[in-house]
Amino acid sequence: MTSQDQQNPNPIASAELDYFQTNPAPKSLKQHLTLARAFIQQHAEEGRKVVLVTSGGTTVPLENQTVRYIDNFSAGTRGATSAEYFLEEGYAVIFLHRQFSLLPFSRHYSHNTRSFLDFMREDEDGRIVVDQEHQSDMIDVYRKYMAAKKDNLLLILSFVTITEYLWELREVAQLMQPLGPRAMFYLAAAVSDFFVPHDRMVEHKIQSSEEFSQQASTEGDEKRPAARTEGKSLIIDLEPVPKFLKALVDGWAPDAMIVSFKLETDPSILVKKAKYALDKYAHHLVIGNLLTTRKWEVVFVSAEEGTKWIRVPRGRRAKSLSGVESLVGQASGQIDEDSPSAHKFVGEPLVEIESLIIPEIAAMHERLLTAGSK
Ligand code: 9Z3
Repeated sequence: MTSQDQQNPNPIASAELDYFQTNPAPKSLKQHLTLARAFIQQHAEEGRKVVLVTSGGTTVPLENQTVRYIDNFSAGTRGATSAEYFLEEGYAVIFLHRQFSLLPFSRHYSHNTRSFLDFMREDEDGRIVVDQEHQSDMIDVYRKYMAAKKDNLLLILSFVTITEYLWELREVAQLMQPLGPRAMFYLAAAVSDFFVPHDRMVEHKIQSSEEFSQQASTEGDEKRPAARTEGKSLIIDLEPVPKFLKALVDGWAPDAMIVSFKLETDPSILVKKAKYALDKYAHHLVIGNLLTTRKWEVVFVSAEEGTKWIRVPRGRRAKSLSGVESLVGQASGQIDEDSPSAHKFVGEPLVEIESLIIPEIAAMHERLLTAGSK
């Protein structure tokens, strides 16, 4: 328990305390924190801004020796793409991602229907080389990747479960405190709202056959395994994940700029929910997005600027190989309308929307830093 845990009498703090006392830390946490500490110290000394980008989905394991778990759709495209644009803006990036989800740079050649081997060919001397067609795209990605590596600008950490995610977020956030307002949190991971608490998780694989299934306890509901078979049905009681987004502002990273994402599927509630999240969590910026249109448009909701839509320009792609393409179409990235777009979006967008999102956020961060130093 940290001294900060002991001091906080408010309900959020006690939910936090309870959560971290009853849901054990991931085994890799210590090693991740050693890496993060050195990374943060280097960039603090070099006067660089540091952003923690979270990315990908969090799992909810049903068994301690996990065979089954609940997951969500996120591939980590938003986070991995954003990390590249933060590097372009001069940030050092801690990329806290779901294991095996998309990574900055390699994302251009992974998780695709085409294998990275399709970008290669064998030359006359029997050596593997990049196919002529892909040379210029790949050299561009390769140079950026190597530049980030050379200056140690990208630290990659991973999580799998919701509990691992929350432990990593809390501990890395606390390590980032010395950066003060030069730290940023960009919370793009798709975080589960519900979970199975450690003390209600069964040890072994849930049995489908009644003969082998664990007996439901005769004690109160709260003592029963959260996931169990009853008759032929699998019953899963999930509990709410305590709301940590406020704790991030109040306790873990009080001076940092915080950008969180709000995901909805119903266009009619998106802006309302994003505004609600802004009021409730007091983040600097909440970015609303809809599942189906998230690559084409997002809405910024902030105390500073109210509501503002960011949209990719409409037009057609010049080519579509690795995600790095030249453009044909109009150049403007923003339209000032106040509701989700009614357009039908097909195929892939003309530009990566993160190329519009990140410079806006970096500018907002600069304004906050300037205002804070007055
Ligand atoms: C997002 O809304 C991200 O933009 C997406 C990106 C997960 C939609 P992909 O990984 O998708 O590119 O496929 N992330 C935040 C979702 C979330 O869990 N938000 C919480 C909430 O809505 C607040 S942190 O309650």
